[in-house]
Amino acid sequence: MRYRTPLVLLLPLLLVLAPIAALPAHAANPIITSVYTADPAPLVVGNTMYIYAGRDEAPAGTQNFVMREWRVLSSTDAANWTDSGPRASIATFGWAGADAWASEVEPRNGRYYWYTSVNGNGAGWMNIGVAVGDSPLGPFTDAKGGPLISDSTANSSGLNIDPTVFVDDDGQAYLYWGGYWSPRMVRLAANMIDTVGAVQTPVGLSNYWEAPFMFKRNGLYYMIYAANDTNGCVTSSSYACQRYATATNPMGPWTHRGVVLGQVSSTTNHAGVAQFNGQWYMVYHNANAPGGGNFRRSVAVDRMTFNADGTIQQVVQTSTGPGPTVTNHALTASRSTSYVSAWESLAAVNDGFTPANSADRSHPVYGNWPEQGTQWVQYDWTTPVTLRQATAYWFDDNQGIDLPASCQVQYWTGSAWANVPGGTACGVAANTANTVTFTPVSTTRLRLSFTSRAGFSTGLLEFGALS
Ligand code: FUB
Repeated sequence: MRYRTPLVLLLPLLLVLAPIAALPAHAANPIITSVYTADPAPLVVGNTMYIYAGRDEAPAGTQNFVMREWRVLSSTDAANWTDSGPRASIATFGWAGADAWASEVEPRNGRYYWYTSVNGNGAGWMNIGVAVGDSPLGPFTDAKGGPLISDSTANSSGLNIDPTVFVDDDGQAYLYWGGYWSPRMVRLAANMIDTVGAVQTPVGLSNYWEAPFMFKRNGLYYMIYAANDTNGCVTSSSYACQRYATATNPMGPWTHRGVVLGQVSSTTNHAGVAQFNGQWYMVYHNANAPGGGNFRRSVAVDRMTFNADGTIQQVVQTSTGPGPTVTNHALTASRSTSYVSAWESLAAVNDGFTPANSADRSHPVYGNWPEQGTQWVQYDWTTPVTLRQATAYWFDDNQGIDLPASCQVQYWTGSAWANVPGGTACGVAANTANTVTFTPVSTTRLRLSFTSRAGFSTGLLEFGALS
């Protein structure tokens, strides 16, 4: 995985970065096979995970990187991914000429700062540049007009690549970067485009080679990074694994904790970590796509698991991917109803309780006695959620409340209520979460409408709204 110094500086590409029609979603690993993608860095914004990745354009047989643009991939379930195309390129930086290597996006104050490894036109080789945009998909423009870090930066790395930027809870931002076994760190100013203080050499990142990625969990700082030692990491130092270290201070010192991702099928190993829909994920690249190789890499996603003591289990690399996350958006919805009995509780329907059976009174319940006929329970969200399923666990007190005669799940189109498209039958069975599966909708409101049996009112233990 030794890098060759480029002999020619490529002409800037005049890429059109206006919104591009998203390509069809693709499931399983690698997550995109229409183009080769590498050096993934995840970012979660709202209900979407974005992955910022370079594009490997090396023709088959070429033994060097050919990389000219950075793309954005996105998903709302970590299983089905959309390629939104190139959103920055070498041409974004007027002072750059080649090598769109690893990058990462960090948000701050509603803006998105895209830190990139890129070859400048001037003296030296790789630099860290920074572009900025007002949305995760840009458009992005050069934020600084020159490198943030270059070979002329005092105490810079042996190879100024692979930026990872982390903004702590107190607002202080940190930049880590570096290849060729020489990690570096520096504080960033609040404007995110200037450094503050001297560049430092972090302590404790054992066997560091390149590709750092920093995140925080439960007050502990984590750094994952590529290492290429044969002491439990890789079978040959041409390859790399991902080791990780933790620290109680964002500047370190770091304590090495072990290998979190083993050797992959490409020589380089570059990864990032994100928490999304309650799960932790590692995004990384490998050479597993058809026609893939060391310079034709592809991004993959798998689950990552923490132990109770904060250590991380080694990620299992799969070809199937993590499978879709299922989020019960009911838990974050505000609720309303056509009627609730004064002694019952509408809050019962989205408290996340798992009933033992339809007569389970061990928890609050919703009931609308003495109302009969068609009634409803509704969820509202302040921002749209993507829903694919709804569940109804009916309450039956064997007195005035019985299972309903029928039900219907409806969503708000933005101007009217409509039955969920392609929905399966709305079930009225006892002692189960009746599931309605439908064509996904993005909406701010979901309603469960139900009609009582003659002479009875209706009750509900849980109403789920699932992604
Ligand atoms: O993609 C070019 C370089 O390969 C990256 O900057 C490194 O992290 C390695 O993945």
